[in-house]
Amino acid sequence: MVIPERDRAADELLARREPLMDAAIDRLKAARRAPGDGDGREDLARCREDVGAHIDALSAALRAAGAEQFSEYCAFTAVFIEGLGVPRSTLGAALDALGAAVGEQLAPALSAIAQEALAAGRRRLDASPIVTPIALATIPAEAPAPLDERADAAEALARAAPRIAPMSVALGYMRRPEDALAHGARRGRCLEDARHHLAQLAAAVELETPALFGEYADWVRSLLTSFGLDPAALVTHLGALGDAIAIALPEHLAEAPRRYIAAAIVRLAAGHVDHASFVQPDAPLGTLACGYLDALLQGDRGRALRLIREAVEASTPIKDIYAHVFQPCQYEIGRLWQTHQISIAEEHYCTAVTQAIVSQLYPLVFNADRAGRRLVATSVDGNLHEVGARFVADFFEMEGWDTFYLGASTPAQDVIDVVVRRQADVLAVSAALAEHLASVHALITAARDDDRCRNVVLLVGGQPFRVVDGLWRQLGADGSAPSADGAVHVANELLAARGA
Ligand code: B12
Repeated sequence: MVIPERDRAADELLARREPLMDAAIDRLKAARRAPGDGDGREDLARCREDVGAHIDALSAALRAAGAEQFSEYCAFTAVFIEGLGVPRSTLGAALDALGAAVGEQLAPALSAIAQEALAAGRRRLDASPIVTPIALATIPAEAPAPLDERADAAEALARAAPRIAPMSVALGYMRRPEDALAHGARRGRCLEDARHHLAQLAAAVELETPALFGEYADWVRSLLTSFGLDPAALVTHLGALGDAIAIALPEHLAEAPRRYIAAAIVRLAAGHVDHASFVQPDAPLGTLACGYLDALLQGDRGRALRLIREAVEASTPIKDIYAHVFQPCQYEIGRLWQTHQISIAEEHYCTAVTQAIVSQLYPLVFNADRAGRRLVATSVDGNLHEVGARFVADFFEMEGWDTFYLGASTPAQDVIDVVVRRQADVLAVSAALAEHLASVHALITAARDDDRCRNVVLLVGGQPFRVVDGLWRQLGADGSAPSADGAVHVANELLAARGA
């Protein structure tokens, strides 16, 4: 078998990695472009590592798209180091030194191949603008204003996010240059993802709950896997995020977020857990749930409605239909979306059908003897998921409470106004993502600060509270429950304990 010349050059570069690094560093030192020995020993070691990274990238590029890929690598590296205040001419000098070392150590034919890619990278550094419009978006924003001494890690992360996110993307691409090329126009998405990771991380740090970020990392991995992407890329990008945080924040503020990231990476290394379907035939009402889900997925809302009507006519308790049919089917719809088996449009369809069918049951929901209690249920500001809060309200309604269900994303002050006007005994606040927790905290704090709400029982619930034990306490709530049924129990217990 004949090994293509480019692959041979790539092999040779890796085989001679150490001597090439030494020779390049000697040249940089002679040209006074490397940190000196003595005090600069650590810097020198880092500079040597950088040259090693250039060699790896050059070798990977020769195996893949060649000069074009290497020039992309150079563009990203330049963007990254310029974000740190290091001029791109420093990279140019390193490439020159590497080129000279390659000329000395590789056979002429192989050296010529490597030199061609190095020259393309060098030319890219002289180009203006250096990067394509999408990559331009990764140029770090201006450094944020200096932090107050009392600022905590979560605030620092949120403030520095516009700078950390692009740095982490550039660094991630430097470490996986093959992704930078393969992603093409999707690079903008990668930047969005980095912003999302940071928002989740800030929420977890704020609540001192590493598990929140770990759960999120698991979720991202499963999403990436379902798109056929390499989960190892997530580990690289999270590592890059940690390193960018170390660069952008003072050590005492970087410590906690970096620790959370490290824990999430360990968790990812423990392997991928495939979540089984939320709808199982042997679960309570399992046959009905399977049929109902099938009708939704087939786009047959007539059949879905018929199945529920028949169940009601057969005296199936409404609460059981909510708990064992609608809720698991909604969770399963979420799992199917997450694993790329159904589209956003299909999820919207299924949710809309279930919402419509739930409304058909309302003559039975609004049927209980009045209990003389009042509930306000809301999805917190920013939360577009309304079904959870709606189910909670419906369960209280079925217990005879007067309920005021406010739907999706309601601003804190408006919620408080309703609580006061309706003289609510209980406020039920629903969140679906870790990102909503800051709004939950703000709403709870505003209610606590408002004397008119002093007797109101404050309950929180939804997905993050289902996965992290005791999270409700950290947010200052009075209680939580994993389900609508549980919410009614907790509310009654808390009111009884108050003698109300
Ligand atoms: C439908 C849906 C949407 C719809 C919502 C439409 C609507 N009209 O409500 C739309 C399209 C808007 C949506 C958007 C998004 N979604 Co969505 N969505 C879902 C889905 C499939 C179903 C939600 C639902 O109806 N659940 C059924 C109800 C009954 O369950 P529940 O909310 O858990 O409520 C029960 C309990 O938690 C509890 N409870 C709830 N609230 C309260 C309150 C109190 C006080 C108490 C005591 C108890 C309690 O009782 C309820 C009844 O038993 C879920 C999947 C899932 N696992 O929930 C994903 C899901 C929540 N969404 C998800 C995501 C990622 C998103 C988006 C970020 C997607 C995106 N990239 O845009 C956005 C975020 C939007 C936002 N800003 O909020 C992820 C969250 C993953 C994570 N771990 O962070 C999920 C889990 C899907 C998944 N498997 O990946 N989504």
